[in-house]
Amino acid sequence: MILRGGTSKGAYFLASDLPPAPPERDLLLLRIMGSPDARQIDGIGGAHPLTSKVAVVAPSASADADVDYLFLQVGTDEPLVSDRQNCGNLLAGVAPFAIERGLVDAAADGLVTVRIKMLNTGSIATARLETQAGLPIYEGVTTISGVPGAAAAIALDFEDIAGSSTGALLPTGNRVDDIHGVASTLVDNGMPVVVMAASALGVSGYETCAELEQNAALRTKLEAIRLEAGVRMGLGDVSQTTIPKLTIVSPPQSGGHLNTRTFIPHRCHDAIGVLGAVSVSTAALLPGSPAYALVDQLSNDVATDSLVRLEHPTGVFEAVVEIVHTASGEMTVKRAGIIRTARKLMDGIVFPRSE
Ligand code: NQM
Repeated sequence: MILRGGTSKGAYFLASDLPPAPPERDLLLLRIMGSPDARQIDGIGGAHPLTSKVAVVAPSASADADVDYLFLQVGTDEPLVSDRQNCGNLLAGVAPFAIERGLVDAAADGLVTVRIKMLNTGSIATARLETQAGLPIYEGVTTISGVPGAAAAIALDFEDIAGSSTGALLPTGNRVDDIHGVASTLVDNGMPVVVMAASALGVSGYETCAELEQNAALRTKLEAIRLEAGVRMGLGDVSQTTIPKLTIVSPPQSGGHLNTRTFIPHRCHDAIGVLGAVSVSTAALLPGSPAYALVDQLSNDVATDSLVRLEHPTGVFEAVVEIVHTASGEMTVKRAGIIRTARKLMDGIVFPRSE
Protein backbone atom coordinates (compact mmCIF):
# COMPACT_ATOMS: atom_id res chain seq x y z
CA MET A 1 0.00 0.00 0.00
CA ILE A 2 1.22 3.51 -0.72
CA LEU A 3 0.30 6.12 1.86
CA ARG A 4 1.18 9.71 2.45
CA GLY A 5 2.40 9.85 6.02
CA GLY A 6 2.64 13.47 7.20
CA THR A 7 4.85 15.32 4.71
CA SER A 8 6.40 12.12 3.35
CA LYS A 9 5.16 9.36 1.09
CA GLY A 10 6.11 5.71 1.24
CA ALA A 11 5.44 2.09 0.41
CA TYR A 12 4.01 0.14 3.35
CA PHE A 13 4.52 -3.62 3.46
CA LEU A 14 3.53 -6.40 5.81
CA ALA A 15 6.76 -7.94 7.08
CA SER A 16 5.33 -11.32 6.10
CA ASP A 17 5.26 -10.22 2.43
CA LEU A 18 8.99 -9.46 2.31
CA PRO A 19 12.04 -11.75 2.51
CA PRO A 20 12.97 -12.05 6.20
CA ALA A 21 16.72 -11.67 5.63
CA PRO A 22 17.69 -7.98 5.43
CA PRO A 23 20.16 -8.32 2.50
CA GLU A 24 17.55 -10.04 0.33
CA ARG A 25 14.79 -7.69 1.50
CA ASP A 26 16.90 -4.62 0.72
CA LEU A 27 17.78 -5.79 -2.81
CA LEU A 28 14.08 -6.34 -3.50
CA LEU A 29 13.19 -2.89 -2.12
CA LEU A 30 15.81 -1.24 -4.35
CA ARG A 31 14.23 -2.94 -7.36
CA ILE A 32 10.72 -1.96 -6.25
CA MET A 33 11.65 1.70 -5.65
CA GLY A 34 13.76 1.99 -8.84
CA SER A 35 17.10 2.65 -7.13
CA PRO A 36 19.85 3.48 -7.83
CA ASP A 37 18.66 6.19 -10.20
CA ALA A 38 18.19 9.88 -9.36
CA ARG A 39 14.78 9.80 -11.10
CA GLN A 40 13.79 6.31 -9.85
CA ILE A 41 12.14 6.09 -13.24
CA ASP A 42 11.79 2.29 -13.24
CA GLY A 43 10.24 2.03 -9.79
CA ILE A 44 7.69 3.58 -7.44
CA GLY A 45 10.09 5.87 -5.52
CA GLY A 46 9.50 9.60 -5.83
CA ALA A 47 13.10 10.70 -6.61
CA HIS A 48 13.63 12.52 -3.29
CA PRO A 49 14.55 11.20 0.18
CA LEU A 50 11.09 12.23 1.44
CA THR A 51 9.36 10.04 -1.15
CA SER A 52 11.80 7.13 -1.22
CA LYS A 53 10.72 5.52 2.01
CA VAL A 54 9.48 2.14 3.17
CA ALA A 55 7.56 1.05 6.27
CA VAL A 56 7.59 -2.62 7.27
CA VAL A 57 4.77 -3.48 9.66
CA ALA A 58 4.01 -6.64 11.64
CA PRO A 59 2.04 -7.73 14.70
CA SER A 60 4.25 -6.74 17.62
CA ALA A 61 6.65 -9.18 19.20
CA SER A 62 6.53 -7.00 22.34
CA ALA A 63 3.88 -7.28 25.01
CA ASP A 64 3.68 -3.48 25.33
CA ALA A 65 2.79 -2.73 21.69
CA ASP A 66 0.20 -3.71 19.07
CA VAL A 67 2.41 -3.50 15.99
CA ASP A 68 6.10 -3.31 15.11
CA TYR A 69 7.22 -0.66 12.60
CA LEU A 70 10.57 -0.73 10.88
CA PHE A 71 11.44 2.32 8.79
CA LEU A 72 13.79 1.92 5.84
CA GLN A 73 15.26 4.87 3.96
CA VAL A 74 15.88 3.82 0.37
CA GLY A 75 18.61 5.74 -1.45
CA THR A 76 17.63 7.38 -4.72
CA ASP A 77 20.85 7.60 -6.73
CA GLU A 78 22.75 5.22 -4.43
CA PRO A 79 21.96 1.52 -3.88
CA LEU A 80 21.54 1.99 -0.13
CA VAL A 81 18.79 0.89 2.22
CA SER A 82 19.23 2.10 5.78
CA ASP A 83 17.53 1.23 9.05
CA ARG A 84 19.77 3.62 11.00
CA GLN A 85 17.13 6.35 11.25
CA ASN A 86 13.52 6.48 12.31
CA CYS A 87 10.79 8.43 10.49
CA GLY A 88 8.00 10.16 12.35
CA ASN A 89 6.20 11.09 9.14
CA LEU A 90 5.77 7.57 7.80
CA LEU A 91 4.87 6.67 11.38
CA ALA A 92 1.62 8.58 10.83
CA GLY A 93 0.55 6.00 8.23
CA VAL A 94 1.38 2.94 10.33
CA ALA A 95 -1.84 2.81 12.37
CA PRO A 96 -4.14 3.26 9.32
CA PHE A 97 -2.17 0.60 7.42
CA ALA A 98 -2.27 -1.80 10.37
CA ILE A 99 -6.05 -1.32 10.66
CA GLU A 100 -6.55 -1.75 6.90
CA ARG A 101 -4.58 -5.01 6.99
CA GLY A 102 -6.44 -6.33 10.04
CA LEU A 103 -3.43 -6.30 12.37
CA VAL A 104 -5.32 -4.18 14.86
CA ASP A 105 -8.83 -4.85 16.00
CA ALA A 106 -10.33 -1.41 15.41
CA ALA A 107 -13.60 -0.37 16.95
CA ALA A 108 -16.40 -0.22 14.40
CA ASP A 109 -16.77 3.51 14.96
CA GLY A 110 -14.81 5.85 17.18
CA LEU A 111 -11.38 6.58 18.52
CA VAL A 112 -8.77 3.84 18.23
CA THR A 113 -5.43 3.75 20.00
CA VAL A 114 -2.56 1.85 18.41
CA ARG A 115 0.69 1.30 20.25
CA ILE A 116 3.59 1.12 17.82
CA LYS A 117 7.03 -0.23 18.62
CA MET A 118 9.49 1.70 16.46
CA LEU A 119 12.08 -0.97 15.77
CA ASN A 120 14.73 1.47 14.52
CA THR A 121 15.10 2.99 17.97
CA GLY A 122 13.21 0.60 20.26
CA SER A 123 10.86 3.29 21.57
CA ILE A 124 7.07 3.35 21.55
CA ALA A 125 4.66 5.75 19.89
CA THR A 126 0.93 5.84 20.55
CA ALA A 127 -1.29 6.79 17.61
CA ARG A 128 -4.89 7.93 18.09
CA LEU A 129 -7.25 8.11 15.13
CA GLU A 130 -10.94 7.91 14.29
CA THR A 131 -12.46 4.92 12.56
CA GLN A 132 -15.76 4.22 10.87
CA ALA A 133 -17.09 0.73 10.13
CA GLY A 134 -13.76 -0.63 11.40
CA LEU A 135 -11.64 1.33 8.92
CA PRO A 136 -9.58 4.50 9.30
CA ILE A 137 -11.27 7.80 8.45
CA TYR A 138 -8.93 9.73 6.17
CA GLU A 139 -11.08 12.81 5.48
CA GLY A 140 -10.99 15.57 8.05
CA VAL A 141 -10.35 19.19 8.83
CA THR A 142 -6.76 19.10 10.08
CA THR A 143 -4.15 20.88 8.00
CA ILE A 144 -0.40 20.41 8.28
CA SER A 145 2.12 22.69 6.61
CA GLY A 146 3.66 21.10 3.53
CA VAL A 147 0.51 19.18 2.57
CA PRO A 148 -2.26 20.84 0.53
CA GLY A 149 -5.81 20.50 1.82
CA ALA A 150 -7.11 18.97 5.01
CA ALA A 151 -7.36 15.42 6.38
CA ALA A 152 -8.21 13.54 9.57
CA ALA A 153 -5.90 14.14 12.52
CA ILE A 154 -3.65 11.41 13.83
CA ALA A 155 -2.26 12.24 17.26
CA LEU A 156 1.15 10.77 17.98
CA ASP A 157 2.65 10.63 21.46
CA PHE A 158 6.18 9.45 22.03
CA GLU A 159 7.60 7.58 25.02
CA ASP A 160 11.27 7.32 25.96
CA ILE A 161 12.61 8.87 22.79
CA ALA A 162 15.43 10.78 24.49
CA GLY A 163 18.70 9.26 23.36
CA SER A 164 16.93 7.24 20.66
CA SER A 165 20.03 6.58 18.54
CA THR A 166 22.84 7.82 20.75
CA GLY A 167 21.78 6.76 24.26
CA ALA A 168 21.46 10.29 25.70
CA LEU A 169 19.42 13.44 25.17
CA LEU A 170 22.69 15.38 25.01
CA PRO A 171 25.12 12.72 23.77
CA THR A 172 28.25 14.81 24.46
CA GLY A 173 26.96 15.86 27.86
CA ASN A 174 27.18 19.50 26.74
CA ARG A 175 24.51 22.00 25.80
CA VAL A 176 26.87 23.55 23.29
CA ASP A 177 29.88 22.14 21.47
CA ASP A 178 32.25 24.10 19.28
CA ILE A 179 32.61 22.24 15.98
CA HIS A 180 34.94 23.80 13.43
CA GLY A 181 34.25 27.18 15.06
CA VAL A 182 30.45 26.87 15.01
CA ALA A 183 28.49 26.72 18.27
CA SER A 184 26.37 23.57 17.92
CA THR A 185 23.86 21.79 20.13
CA LEU A 186 24.05 18.04 19.59
CA VAL A 187 20.66 16.75 20.66
CA ASP A 188 18.81 13.44 20.31
CA ASN A 189 15.18 13.54 21.36
CA GLY A 190 13.92 11.01 18.83
CA MET A 191 16.36 11.99 16.08
CA PRO A 192 20.01 12.99 16.37
CA VAL A 193 20.30 16.59 15.17
CA VAL A 194 23.03 19.23 15.09
CA VAL A 195 21.43 22.64 15.74
CA MET A 196 23.36 25.77 14.69
CA ALA A 197 22.58 29.47 14.25
CA ALA A 198 22.36 30.54 10.59
CA SER A 199 24.45 33.62 11.41
CA ALA A 200 27.34 31.39 12.52
CA LEU A 201 27.34 29.83 9.06
CA GLY A 202 27.20 33.07 7.09
CA VAL A 203 23.60 32.66 5.89
CA SER A 204 20.38 34.37 6.93
CA GLY A 205 18.39 31.18 7.45
CA TYR A 206 15.54 32.52 5.29
CA GLU A 207 16.99 31.27 1.99
CA THR A 208 14.97 28.83 -0.07
CA CYS A 209 16.00 25.17 -0.09
CA ALA A 210 17.24 25.57 -3.67
CA GLU A 211 19.45 28.51 -2.67
CA LEU A 212 20.90 26.61 0.26
CA GLU A 213 21.51 23.47 -1.82
CA GLN A 214 23.34 25.57 -4.42
CA ASN A 215 25.65 27.08 -1.78
CA ALA A 216 28.64 24.76 -2.22
CA ALA A 217 30.74 26.41 0.50
CA LEU A 218 27.91 26.04 3.01
CA ARG A 219 27.36 22.40 2.13
CA THR A 220 31.06 21.58 2.46
CA LYS A 221 31.13 23.26 5.85
CA LEU A 222 27.94 21.49 6.98
CA GLU A 223 29.25 18.08 5.98
CA ALA A 224 32.53 18.68 7.83
CA ILE A 225 30.53 19.64 10.94
CA ARG A 226 28.26 16.61 10.52
CA LEU A 227 31.12 14.13 10.24
CA GLU A 228 32.73 15.51 13.39
CA ALA A 229 29.36 15.67 15.21
CA GLY A 230 28.69 12.03 14.29
CA VAL A 231 31.88 10.95 16.04
CA ARG A 232 31.21 13.13 19.08
CA MET A 233 27.64 11.81 19.32
CA GLY A 234 28.94 8.24 19.40
CA LEU A 235 27.57 7.40 15.96
CA GLY A 236 31.01 6.70 14.51
CA ASP A 237 31.73 7.35 10.85
CA VAL A 238 28.50 8.86 9.52
CA SER A 239 29.71 9.47 5.96
CA GLN A 240 27.32 6.79 4.66
CA THR A 241 24.41 7.36 7.04
CA THR A 242 21.48 9.78 7.05
CA ILE A 243 22.00 10.76 10.71
CA PRO A 244 22.73 13.13 12.32
CA LYS A 245 20.51 15.72 10.62
CA LEU A 246 21.48 19.39 10.53
CA THR A 247 19.16 22.25 11.43
CA ILE A 248 20.05 25.90 10.89
CA VAL A 249 18.05 28.26 13.10
CA SER A 250 17.26 31.97 12.95
CA PRO A 251 14.73 34.32 14.57
CA PRO A 252 11.08 33.67 13.65
CA GLN A 253 9.40 35.78 10.98
CA SER A 254 5.78 34.68 10.92
CA GLY A 255 4.49 34.16 14.41
CA GLY A 256 6.45 31.02 15.30
CA HIS A 257 9.09 30.69 18.01
CA LEU A 258 12.05 29.82 15.80
CA ASN A 259 12.80 29.65 12.08
CA THR A 260 14.47 26.52 10.69
CA ARG A 261 16.14 25.04 7.61
CA THR A 262 16.96 21.33 7.90
CA PHE A 263 19.33 19.13 5.91
CA ILE A 264 18.43 15.39 5.93
CA PRO A 265 21.45 15.41 5.75
CA HIS A 266 22.40 16.42 2.17
CA ARG A 267 19.08 17.51 0.69
CA CYS A 268 17.24 20.42 2.29
CA HIS A 269 13.90 19.36 3.81
CA ASP A 270 10.79 21.03 2.30
CA ALA A 271 9.47 21.24 5.87
CA ILE A 272 11.08 19.48 8.86
CA GLY A 273 11.04 15.85 9.97
CA VAL A 274 8.75 14.93 12.84
CA LEU A 275 11.30 13.54 15.25
CA GLY A 276 13.83 16.04 13.96
CA ALA A 277 11.36 18.76 14.96
CA VAL A 278 10.98 17.24 18.43
CA SER A 279 14.78 17.34 18.83
CA VAL A 280 15.04 20.93 17.55
CA SER A 281 12.17 21.97 19.85
CA THR A 282 14.09 20.44 22.73
CA ALA A 283 17.15 22.53 21.79
CA ALA A 284 14.87 25.58 21.69
CA LEU A 285 13.94 24.90 25.34
CA LEU A 286 17.54 24.45 26.42
CA PRO A 287 19.06 27.60 27.97
CA GLY A 288 22.50 28.17 26.50
CA SER A 289 21.83 26.55 23.13
CA PRO A 290 22.05 28.62 19.92
CA ALA A 291 18.37 27.84 19.35
CA TYR A 292 17.26 29.05 22.79
CA ALA A 293 18.98 32.38 22.21
CA LEU A 294 16.92 32.95 19.05
CA VAL A 295 13.51 31.84 20.31
CA ASP A 296 11.04 34.67 20.29
CA GLN A 297 10.76 35.12 24.03
CA LEU A 298 8.10 37.83 23.78
CA SER A 299 5.36 35.77 22.14
CA ASN A 300 6.59 32.99 24.33
CA ASP A 301 4.03 30.38 25.30
CA VAL A 302 6.92 27.91 25.29
CA ALA A 303 7.53 28.02 28.99
CA THR A 304 3.89 27.73 29.97
CA ASP A 305 2.48 24.99 27.77
CA SER A 306 5.66 23.53 26.20
CA LEU A 307 4.32 24.13 22.71
CA VAL A 308 7.08 25.00 20.26
CA ARG A 309 6.20 26.39 16.83
CA LEU A 310 9.01 25.88 14.34
CA GLU A 311 8.85 27.85 11.11
CA HIS A 312 10.17 25.95 8.08
CA PRO A 313 10.20 26.48 4.27
CA THR A 314 6.52 25.55 3.81
CA GLY A 315 4.90 26.69 7.05
CA VAL A 316 4.99 25.92 10.75
CA PHE A 317 5.45 22.66 12.67
CA GLU A 318 4.05 22.43 16.19
CA ALA A 319 5.51 20.08 18.77
CA VAL A 320 4.71 19.68 22.42
CA VAL A 321 7.82 18.88 24.41
CA GLU A 322 7.73 18.95 28.19
CA ILE A 323 11.16 19.12 29.77
CA VAL A 324 11.78 18.55 33.45
CA HIS A 325 14.92 19.92 35.06
CA THR A 326 16.06 17.66 37.88
CA ALA A 327 17.62 18.93 41.10
CA SER A 328 21.05 17.81 39.88
CA GLY A 329 20.71 20.07 36.84
CA GLU A 330 19.94 17.28 34.39
CA MET A 331 17.12 17.49 31.89
CA THR A 332 14.61 14.76 31.24
CA VAL A 333 11.76 14.68 28.77
CA LYS A 334 8.38 14.17 30.37
CA ARG A 335 6.19 14.26 27.27
CA ALA A 336 6.52 14.71 23.52
CA GLY A 337 3.68 14.75 21.04
CA ILE A 338 2.61 15.98 17.64
CA ILE A 339 -0.35 15.94 15.25
CA ARG A 340 -0.06 14.55 11.71
CA THR A 341 -2.39 13.39 8.98
CA ALA A 342 -2.06 10.46 6.57
CA ARG A 343 -3.89 9.22 3.51
CA LYS A 344 -4.15 5.93 1.65
CA LEU A 345 -3.10 6.63 -1.95
CA MET A 346 -3.22 3.18 -3.52
CA ASP A 347 -3.35 -0.48 -2.62
CA GLY A 348 -2.22 -3.11 -5.07
CA ILE A 349 0.52 -5.23 -6.56
CA VAL A 350 3.95 -3.82 -7.33
CA PHE A 351 6.07 -5.32 -10.12
CA PRO A 352 9.77 -5.03 -9.19
CA ARG A 353 12.38 -4.61 -11.89
CA SER A 354 14.16 -7.90 -12.60
CA GLU A 355 17.56 -8.45 -10.96
O1 NQM B 1 12.38 13.35 11.71
C1 NQM B 1 13.03 13.36 7.17
C2 NQM B 1 10.64 13.19 7.27
C3 NQM B 1 11.98 12.88 7.81
C4 NQM B 1 12.12 12.06 8.98
C5 NQM B 1 14.36 13.12 7.54
C6 NQM B 1 11.11 12.31 10.01
C7 NQM B 1 11.49 12.53 11.40
O2 NQM B 1 10.28 14.34 7.13
O3 NQM B 1 10.87 11.89 12.23
O4 NQM B 1 9.93 12.34 9.78
O5 NQM B 1 14.76 13.70 8.55
O6 NQM B 1 15.05 12.38 6.84
O7 NQM B 1 9.89 12.27 6.97
